[in-house]
Amino acid sequence: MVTLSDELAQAVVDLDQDKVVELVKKRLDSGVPALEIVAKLQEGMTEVGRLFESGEYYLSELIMAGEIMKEVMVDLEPHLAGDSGGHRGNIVIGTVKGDVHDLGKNIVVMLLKGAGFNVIDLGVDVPKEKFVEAIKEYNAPLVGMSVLLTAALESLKETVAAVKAAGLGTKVIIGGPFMDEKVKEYCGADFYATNASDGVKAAEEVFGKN
Ligand code: B12
Repeated sequence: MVTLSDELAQAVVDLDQDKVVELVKKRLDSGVPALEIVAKLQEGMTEVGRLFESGEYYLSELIMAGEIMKEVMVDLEPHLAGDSGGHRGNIVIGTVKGDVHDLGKNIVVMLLKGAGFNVIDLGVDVPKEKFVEAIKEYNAPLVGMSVLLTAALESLKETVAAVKAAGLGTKVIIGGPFMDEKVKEYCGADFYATNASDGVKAAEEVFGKN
């Protein structure tokens, strides 16, 4: 197991829930920006994933890491979400069919809300038809799709295609740890993001700054 340079990221890898909670509270109290804390949590989660992949951690450890994230998100949420009224327009978001990871998506939702957008969160394992329906219902100029499993790449591609085929002019941002320019091109999306703040940047490009 590697030792991470950051104490918080390391506590995530060690699955030391009490320490993670304590360090997050301490950092928030001392004025560390919430997104900086999220980046350290993400670093720890990436290492947990790597350990799972190499067989050192099992599914139970993956689940435990997810639970720890959920617990600390309660403390982080008020700092990410701000007090927005959702006045800047509608954004539909969801994790595509076949994939149930949602911790990262939920952070994006909080951040978009904090930036003043009205976010319609469809949840996880969302069929392409549901994305299209929601975009129509809310007349959303932007849709965000989250994917963590490479096995769900085809599902992502099909979902982007369904949105584009609806001919509503909706821009699509795809997000997740393995997103890059190539995946974006392959899926026919307009933007990609490997972190939540790039999602907000894309939204500002679509809706204009304020
Ligand atoms: C926690 C976790 C789980 C939890 C999920 C809990 C939950 N409620 O989400 C549980 C235990 C349920 C789980 C299940 C599985 N998992 Co899992 N999981 C992880 C782990 C360790 C962390 C993910 C996480 O929460 N990260 C922290 C958040 C903050 O980061 P993030 O998700 O990347 O999100 C950020 C960005 O990506 C971006 N972002 C994400 N979405 C979006 C969307 C938009 C619009 C935008 C703008 C940005 C954006 O912004 C976020 C914030 O900065 C990852 C490891 C990893 N490297 O990611 C594996 C990982 C994703 N899982 C993996 C696997 C294999 C599985 C399982 C198949 C295991 C199994 N055998 O059952 C199942 C799949 C179930 C399914 N059908 O989806 C693999 C996927 C491998 C691959 N290449 O496909 C990974 C990479 C682990 C590994 N290295 O092997 N998992």
